[in-house]
Amino acid sequence: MSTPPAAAMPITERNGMPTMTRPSSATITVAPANTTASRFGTSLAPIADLDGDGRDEFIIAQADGTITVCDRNGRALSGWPFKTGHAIYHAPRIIDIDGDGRPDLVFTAWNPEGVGVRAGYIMALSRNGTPLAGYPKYIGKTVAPLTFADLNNNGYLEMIAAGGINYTGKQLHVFKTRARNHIKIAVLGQEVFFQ
Ligand SMILES: [Ca+2]
Ligand SMILES: [Ca+2]
Repeated sequence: MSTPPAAAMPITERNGMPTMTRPSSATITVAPANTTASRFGTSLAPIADLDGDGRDEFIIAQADGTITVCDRNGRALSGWPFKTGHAIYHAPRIIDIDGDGRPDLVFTAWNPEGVGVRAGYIMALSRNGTPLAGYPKYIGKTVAPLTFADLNNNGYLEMIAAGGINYTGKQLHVFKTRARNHIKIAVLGQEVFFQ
C-alpha cells in the first residue's frame, strides 16, 4: 500500500542538518540516514517517532553496546535500553525492515570474543526493544553501518553489510528485507513519502 508522493518542499540546511520548510510555518529537521561513527563509537543520535505519539524520540547507541530510546525529556521508553554487550560503532538505522508498518532499529555489532562468523552480526530490534525474528544475523567481524538499496528493483530494499574481517567467508553480505523503497515521515500530521 502506498500514498502518492506529496508536493516537494524546499530543502535547506541549518546547523549542518538538512531541513525541510513548509511555506506556512512548520519546520522539521531530519537526521542523516547514516551518522558518522568515530573511533570511540559515538555518533549523532537519530530521531524518529518510534511509539507513534507524534513526537520524536532520540536513539542513542553507545560503544559498550547499549541502545537507548529516550523521549524529548530524556526518559527511556518502556523496553529500553537494550544491551548487546558488544561494541557498536555507529548509530542504528531506523527502518521498517519487517514491513509491519512500525519502525525498527538495525545495526551491526562486533563481538571481539567471537570466532569466525560469530565475531560480528546484524541485529534488528522492534520499537519496543525486542529482537526481530531471524536476528541476529552473523556475518563475521563488522563495524560499519548498514546500507539499504533496492538492488533488484522490486520495490523492496536489500540490506547490505560489510563484514567478514579476519573471516575467510564472504566480505559483503546482502539480505532481502520487507522494507519498502521509500521513506515515510509525518509532516503536520500527514504521512509523506519520498521515493
Ligand atoms: Ca514518539
Ligand atoms: Ca517494523
